[in-house]
Amino acid sequence: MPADSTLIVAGEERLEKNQFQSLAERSKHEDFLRRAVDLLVERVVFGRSSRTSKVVEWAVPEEIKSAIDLTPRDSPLSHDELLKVIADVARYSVNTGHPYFVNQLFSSVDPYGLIGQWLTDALNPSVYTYEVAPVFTLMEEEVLREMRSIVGWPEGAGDGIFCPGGSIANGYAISCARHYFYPDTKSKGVYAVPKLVLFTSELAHYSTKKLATFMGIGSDNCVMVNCDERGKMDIEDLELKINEAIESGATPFLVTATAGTTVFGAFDPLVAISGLCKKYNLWFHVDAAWGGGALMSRKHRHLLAGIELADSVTWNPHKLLAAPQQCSTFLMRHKNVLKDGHSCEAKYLFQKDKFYDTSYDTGDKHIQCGRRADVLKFWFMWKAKGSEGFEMHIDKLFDNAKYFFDHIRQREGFELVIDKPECTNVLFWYVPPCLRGRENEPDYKERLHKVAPKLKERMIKEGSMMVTYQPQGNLVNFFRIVFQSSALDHKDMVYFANEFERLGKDIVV
Ligand code: ABU
Repeated sequence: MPADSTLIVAGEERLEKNQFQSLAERSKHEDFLRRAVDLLVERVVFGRSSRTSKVVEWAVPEEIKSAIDLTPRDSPLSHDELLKVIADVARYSVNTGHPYFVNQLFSSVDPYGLIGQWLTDALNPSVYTYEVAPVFTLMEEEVLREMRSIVGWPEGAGDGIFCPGGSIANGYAISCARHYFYPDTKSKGVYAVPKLVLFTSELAHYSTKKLATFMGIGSDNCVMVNCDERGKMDIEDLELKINEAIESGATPFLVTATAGTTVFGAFDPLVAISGLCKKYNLWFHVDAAWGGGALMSRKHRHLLAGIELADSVTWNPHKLLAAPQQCSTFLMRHKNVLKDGHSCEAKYLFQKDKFYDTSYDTGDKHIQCGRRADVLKFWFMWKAKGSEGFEMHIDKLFDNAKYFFDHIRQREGFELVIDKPECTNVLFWYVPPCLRGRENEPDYKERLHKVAPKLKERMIKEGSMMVTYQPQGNLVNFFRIVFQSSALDHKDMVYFANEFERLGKDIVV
């Protein structure tokens, strides 16, 4: 392969001069691309998503280092060697498209989403100006408008952006809320504001605390509100803590509620929280990164009742709606806060004297400059399935989760963490025979705590499924299984339970 392996090797003029060389280059690259795409389709997309393949080919770092030459080298590899590299990278990567990868809040591979992702990469846009990304600029605005309408805000209201992940979207909520109440912070920084305090629940995603730290508000000023036994924010504790903050001389400005908490899948009481936000004049943000997809279902959208009262919302289509990573949105009911709060008006990029309507140069409302077009894969999926397809997908996920919950509720060896899950998270302990009937013994919890890591090790080494576990508060390690692949069915639910039994029944702790 030549040193210059750029795909488009020549324009028309050079083509005349170097016609034969250029055509040969093109045919070599075309051949490589076709072989690579075939490999991806056969071996990565379909080969790895069958139930009989492994979810993960576990290898210690030394094994991976010896299987794949990770060091960049001076001399180029041949196309055959590169194809082998592709196969090796795939082999040792976790097979997140596998039906039994239920470890995180994303999974599965959607064919339309995948093609949308590949089209994005083939076009390689950066969405900051209309002139560089005309279709994506319009597509983003249209998809975000439709999402705002699904949230329930009035037509024509609001704004929104695609973000690199839900954490950043939650950070935008902090930034917009602060700018809304204290626009001077844009130029004067944190010195222009009183000591600000924000509130979120103890079971909310850690990003709110992390981004409060990043933005100079300080992690101590991100106050954690207690949750009830189902994992929902305790509204009385929220009001108590707002008043404590005011009495201490601080200024509350934001509440981040959660619609679908990361571990429990709980939906905070949005209407009641909105009431307190109105009473104390606080920005009301809803982190619906996980649960937002339920808005697409007439059967399940009641879980988010009150979301239309929010000032802003985080909603990640790469989670419940199974768009490819990454696809995160920050939506808001206010029109100009994003731009007013973040614009920098760089003249080299956002020239005001362009020949077209520069209000379409939407990039300056982001904190990023260069930005992937994460909209395309989601838009393409939406075109392929319609809103009806998304609704069927969501309904199936909830049906599977309920089936799994009901199945393990009556099965020996499984103990549920919460009685009535709200989202598609099901939380449970697997209790091996050595611990059954010993619930009242003083060291029961300590011993139960050791089961999940042992069982997880077995499942990863066998590669038969991937389910995460964690402790939470005073709860010892428990499993969280999450469903967001509608390729799963009730038989798969029984498979998971059987697999826990098979892998765990002889664990001794
Ligand atoms: N955005 C965080 C999701 C992490 C998880 O999969 O649990």
